[in-house]
Amino acid sequence: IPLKSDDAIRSAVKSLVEEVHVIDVHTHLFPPNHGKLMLWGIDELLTYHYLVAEYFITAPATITPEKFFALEKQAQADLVWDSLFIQRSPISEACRGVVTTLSELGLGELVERRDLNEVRKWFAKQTPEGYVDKVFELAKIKYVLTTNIPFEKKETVHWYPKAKEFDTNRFHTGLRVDQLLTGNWESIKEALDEMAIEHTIEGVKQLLEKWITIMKPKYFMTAVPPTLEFPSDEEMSTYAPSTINSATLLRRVLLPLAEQHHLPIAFKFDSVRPINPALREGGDGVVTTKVSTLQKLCLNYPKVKFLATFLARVNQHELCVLANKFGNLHIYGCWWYCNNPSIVEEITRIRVELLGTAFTSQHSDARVLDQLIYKWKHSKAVIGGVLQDMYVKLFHAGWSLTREEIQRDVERLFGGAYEEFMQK
Ligand code: RAT
Ligand code: ZN
Repeated sequence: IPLKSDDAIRSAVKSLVEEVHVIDVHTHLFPPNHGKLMLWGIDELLTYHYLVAEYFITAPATITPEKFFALEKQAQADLVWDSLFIQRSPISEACRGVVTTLSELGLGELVERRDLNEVRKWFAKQTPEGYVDKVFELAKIKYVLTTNIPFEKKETVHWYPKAKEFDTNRFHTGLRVDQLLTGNWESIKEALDEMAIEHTIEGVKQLLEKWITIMKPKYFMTAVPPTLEFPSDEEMSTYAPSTINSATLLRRVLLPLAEQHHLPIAFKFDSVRPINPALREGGDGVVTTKVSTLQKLCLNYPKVKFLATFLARVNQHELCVLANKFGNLHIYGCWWYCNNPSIVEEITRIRVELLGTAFTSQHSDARVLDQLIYKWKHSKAVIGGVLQDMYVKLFHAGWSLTREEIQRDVERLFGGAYEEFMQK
């Protein structure tokens, strides 16, 4: 039955978006059996690097980053709580996220009393396994993609020589290979030595093939350093094995492997790391890079599928135009400094206007399990609002709409379009 009025359409879109179970195409989460790598709970929430960076804008000069990071996690969390939640109102997106998360967990009364210690006591009663169930249910998650780095010893011990069971229903792996594009030859060498593989381009390929077999990733993922230039054929023909650099690792290792193993490459453009190293994970910045790097890749590698997200606001329009031209390109999410309501709204509008439903509207980038709750709640509120406007306009243009048709589209935008792209 077609929906008969603006109000009926708005309320259908609102509830369908709220209820949809999402595929979260990029997170930094780990399942419980990966031990300390699984981050969850109030102290991890409060020491999220977005909040730590915000804390340092307000911190007294006596608390340097060195001093801060030398403290126990709980003491770090106390400082952030006091500065950003007690001495001022937590109105930034990252702060409000903590509030939303606690409220959704049913801890509103403790938040009302600003009782951090009671909040801690509540978390102390949870188990990692039970808490994963709870969060996935509350946040309405089908499954998440994880970030798995074959060059990080603290991660690889869970996979090699003996792999732990991975909860593949809820956690899908992504092989993260930034070290190739940053030309971090030191850590590549260590990983090669660990598996007794020779230090050559062929060796790096072999190494990654081993990790593909071990981790069974759904895609490769890497941030693209702003300095990376797409190498010309001429540069490639004069390449000498003694000068292994990021451009050759891209052309000789990553792109061929992606094609051979039918693994898409998920790129992240426009981050610059770090602009303030003392802040550690929170020290990276944003820079505007050339969208044409991605255009050249899409054009020259038609058999490779690319997922892409850009950090610079000004690149979003050009990216949409690109995605409108290449079937081997799929846009995902509003990344990091773009994951703020004002920018999510603007980006989503332009994406729908240019691409319809052929993109993935959001990913959480959660590092702490609990963040799935607020990141999805906040994003859904904004994206849902944009979609309401779009459907009402379509209705006014003379198109009748049923709830089922809208549901089909909403499912695409929150994971279905990603799966369709992956199956292409
Ligand atoms: O948003 C973040 O947490 C960043 O620190 C980055 O991890 C970014 O998302 C990335 O995956 O490179
Ligand atoms: Zn990330």
